[in-house]
Order: sequence, then C-alpha cells, then structure tokens
Amino acid sequence: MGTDQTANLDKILEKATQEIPLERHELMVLLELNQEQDLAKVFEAARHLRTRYFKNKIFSYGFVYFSTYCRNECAFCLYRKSNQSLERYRKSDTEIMETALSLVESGVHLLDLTMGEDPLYFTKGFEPLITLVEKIKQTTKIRIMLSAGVLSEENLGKFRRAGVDWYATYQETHSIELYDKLRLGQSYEERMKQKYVARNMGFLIEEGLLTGIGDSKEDLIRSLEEMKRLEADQIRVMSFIPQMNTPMQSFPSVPRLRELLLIAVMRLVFPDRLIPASLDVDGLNGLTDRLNAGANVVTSIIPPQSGLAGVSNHSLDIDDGNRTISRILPVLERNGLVLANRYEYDEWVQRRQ
Ligand code: SAM
Ligand code: MD0
Ligand code: SF4
Repeated sequence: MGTDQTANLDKILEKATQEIPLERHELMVLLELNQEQDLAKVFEAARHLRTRYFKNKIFSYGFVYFSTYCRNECAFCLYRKSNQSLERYRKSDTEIMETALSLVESGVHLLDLTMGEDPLYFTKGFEPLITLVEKIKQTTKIRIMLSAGVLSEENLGKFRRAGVDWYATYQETHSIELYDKLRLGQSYEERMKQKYVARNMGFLIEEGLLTGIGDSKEDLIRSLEEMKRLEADQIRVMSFIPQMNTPMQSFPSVPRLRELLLIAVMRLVFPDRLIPASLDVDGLNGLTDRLNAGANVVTSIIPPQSGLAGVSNHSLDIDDGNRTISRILPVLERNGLVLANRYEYDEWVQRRQ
C-alpha cells in the first residue's frame, strides 16, 4: 500500500470508530485489503468497537442439530435431500431434552435448535416440537433460537408463544441470481419475508452469509445493506466447506482471510450486534482468529458422544470434546476475554426485544 492508500485506510477506520456510516466505496476499500499489516489494523479497530459495547465478555451457544432429514436440495449442503451417501438421524424428545439439559448445565447462554427442513414436521405438523420447546423453556429458562427453515406465519407464532426468542434462517447471499444457484428450488422472497414476519412477532433475528460460493465484493456490500434494512440482531458469515457427493464438492475454495475480514467489517458496520465465531468451520483451532477479527459469540458448542452432527463439518472436534465450554475457556483467557454470565446475556436479549 502506498502512503495515500494507508492514509485513506486510516481515515476509513477512524470514521468507523466514530460510528459514522461507511459509504459503498469505503466498504469496497476494506473488502479489497489483503496485506497482513492492513488486515491487522482492521481487526484492531473491530476489537476496539467490540470492547466498547461488550467489554471483554463473550457469549456462547449450544447447538442441537436434532434432525438431519431435509426436503431441500441446497447445492452446498451435505444434508441435501438427494444425498444418499450419509446416514441420517432424528433425535427423540428424550434425547433432545437430555442434550439441552447437559448444554445448559455446561454454561451455554442459548440453545440453537436446528434441523433440516425435515419432511416429517412439514407434513405432520410441528405440535410435538412446539410442546417440547415449551418444556425445555419451562425447565431451563434458557434463551432459545430456532433454525428449522422457512416456517409458516402460524407456526412461527406458536413457537414464539412457546418461548422461542430467536429465529435464524440464513439467506447465504443477497444476490438473487447466486441464491437461485445455491438454494435450488427455494424462493428468495419467501425466505427473506419470513424474517420480517418473525421480527414483527417479537423474535430476534439472525441473518447469515456463506462466503466462497461465488460471492463478489458487490454482493457482499449488498448483503451488509440488507442486514441493515432487516435490523438483524445477530449477523454471521461462514466459509463454505465443500461436501462430498454434492454438486459443489469440487468448488474452488477461497482463503480463510476472507471470512475473517468479513467478520471484522461486520463489526465495523454493526458495532453493537452479536457476531458469531463458529466452531463448525475450523473447530477449536479456528477460534482465536475469529475472536481477533471481532466476533463475540462462540457458536456450535456440541456435547461429545451425543451422536449429534455439525453442519459444515459434521464430526470435526465433536467426540473429542473440543466443542465444549471447558475447552473454549482457555482460548478466551489467552485472548484477554471471559465468558459472560447468563444474566448478562439475558439482559442483552431483553434490551433488543
Ligand atoms: N435447514 C435450515 C436452513 O437451511 O435454514 C437450518 C440448518 S442449515 C444446515 C444452517 C446453515 O448451515 C445454512 O444456512 C448454511 O449457512 C450452513 N451450511 C450448510 N452447508 C454448509 C457448508 N457446506 N459449508 C458452510 N456452511 C454450510
Ligand atoms: C453454528 N453449526 O452455529 C451451527 C449452525 C445454525 N443456526 C447454526 C450453522 O455454527
Ligand atoms: Fe436442508 Fe438447510 Fe442443508 Fe439446505 S442448508 S439442504 S435447507 S439442511
């Protein structure tokens, strides 16, 4: 970078630090960075903003992928319907409850109840799941996120009344053209609309991106604008991990720095929001980099030997216990961070509701 460009980057970061909204051309400058010393400056500014809103406190989410059956054909996903090369599971109510209790006991702040768009629920109804969610809520009082795909307004309402706090459905991209190549046969509009419907019902909303799936810098800027319009409470980006026996199994990969830079840019644009560092992408080894980039929630905590899978990495770090609170604590400590208590997380959610 020449002197002028360095001065320009410093100016952009100063503006972000003062929380003056960045313009498109400024976001473009950030997204084009690839030199280590420039990235280090962006990460530092991101951490500075995180500290302003969250001090050194980090939140943590338990992940319960209770059914890997799915009626959809997402080109990037291992669990797409036509992939017959994997054994699927659907956990019983008792198993889900046991997992929920053990995660809460271990100290997570929220349970993320996730499934593929399991045809069983979509044809026979969500009543059993709604009853179970109600029971988990009453027993543990934990915050709950539902990641079950695109639900009808009626079902969303029932889950909200049963005590679900968050609704998560990631658009992956806000380029409609690219979306159509990724979420094959699924309506862009409908998926987007349900997030607004859910928000109006009082859910907190998580929006998410996949990077390394053919997304351009312009697409990413559009995504940031859509996230702003949606007023998403939690925003994420994950690197695409190629999956065997899927249409994108040989898709060329992009360097991890792209995800890290995006985490940092998200923090600059949305300083007071929650931004995950997912253990699902690079396991425990990838946690420090994501925290350094400005993330403030560790997601995809999974109890070992529970027979539960991840998504982008279906088994990495699970059975050896690396996706647990006790293993993340030393990593937080090494980075000058601590785990928040449940009360602090509840307070944050309450303020946004
Ligand atoms: N079935 C629900 C849905 O699609 O909204 C919820 C679970 S889905 C498996 C959760 C997210 O996992 C997807 O939205 C996508 O962002 C992510 N994911 C799926 N396959 C992935 C892959 N190969 N690499 C990285 N992330 C992936
Ligand atoms: C995670 N593997 O948090 C989970 C998943 C779905 N709401 C979340 C992608 O990384
Ligand atoms: Fe199904 Fe979700 Fe995977 Fe798409 S991303 S195939 S909806 S589990």
